[in-house]
Amino acid sequence: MVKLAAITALGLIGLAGQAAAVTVKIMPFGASIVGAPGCWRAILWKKLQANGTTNTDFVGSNKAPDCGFPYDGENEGHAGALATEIVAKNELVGWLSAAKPDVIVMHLGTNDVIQRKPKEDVIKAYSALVDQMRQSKPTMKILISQLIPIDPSKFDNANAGITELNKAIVAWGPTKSTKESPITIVDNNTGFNTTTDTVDGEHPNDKGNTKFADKFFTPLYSAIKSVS
Ligand SMILES: *[C@@H]1O[C@H](CO)[C@@H](O)[C@H](O)[C@H]1NC(C)=O
Ligand SMILES: *[C@@H]1O[C@H](CO)[C@@H](O)[C@H](O)[C@H]1NC(C)=O
Ligand SMILES: CC(=O)N[C@H]1CO[C@H](CO)[C@@H](O)[C@@H]1O
Repeated sequence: MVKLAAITALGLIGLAGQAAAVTVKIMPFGASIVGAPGCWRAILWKKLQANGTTNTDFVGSNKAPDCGFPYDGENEGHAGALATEIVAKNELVGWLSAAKPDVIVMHLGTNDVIQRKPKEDVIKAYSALVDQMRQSKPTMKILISQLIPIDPSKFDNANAGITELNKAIVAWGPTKSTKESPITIVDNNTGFNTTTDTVDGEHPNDKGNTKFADKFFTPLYSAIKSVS
């Protein structure tokens, strides 16, 4: 088996003129915007294929929801999840040890904001989650999305809390980032319109999903290259 794999790898080197890349495990992590159905992940996967970046394995305990075409869609996007609760229940540790990701793609905290958790508590939870990611893999590459906006009329003006938390995330990210395990903050807020880009004032529609995938693509591409 090992010999055959080596021959196959050599064959690929000959064909492509470069070494076959290692498979990079990517864990999408968050709440319903990530997992139910979170079809921005399907679009992102398709963009990676079109780019020739195929050495990926999306991982997590949730199976791929239907997004109209086959894609690699395992994820840890849990509907209704709060960052503060995931930490309180110590849920991430088990998900990490089962899936062993190399890269985390996270959008988490909308439900904390809707339930008016103080932003300081959410940032504290973010730090705890990052510590757990690094216990799982010291060189974990971490992409964290600023939260997409929510329609103020549908969420009792909780949108102001999203803006406040996004500011706190942007300030916190560089303080927690390390050379070995960089945190990249991805801006998924600017240019996102809750009227035209969501189905219900919160969850992205096709247009919103495309914007989401576009914002994540280049940072994810760089993270994959830095692992492989
Ligand atoms: C893949 O995407 C990266 C990042 O945007 C880009 O630099 C590269 O040229 C793309 N490669 C192909 C084959 O499209
Ligand atoms: C969002 O789109 C609606 C409908 O096109 C528009 O009326 C509104 O001004 C936009 N909001 C923002 C913040 O751009
Ligand atoms: C509303 C909001 O949070 N906007 C932010 C979007 O991202 C840019 C770049 O990180 C920030 O400068 C904005 O404040």
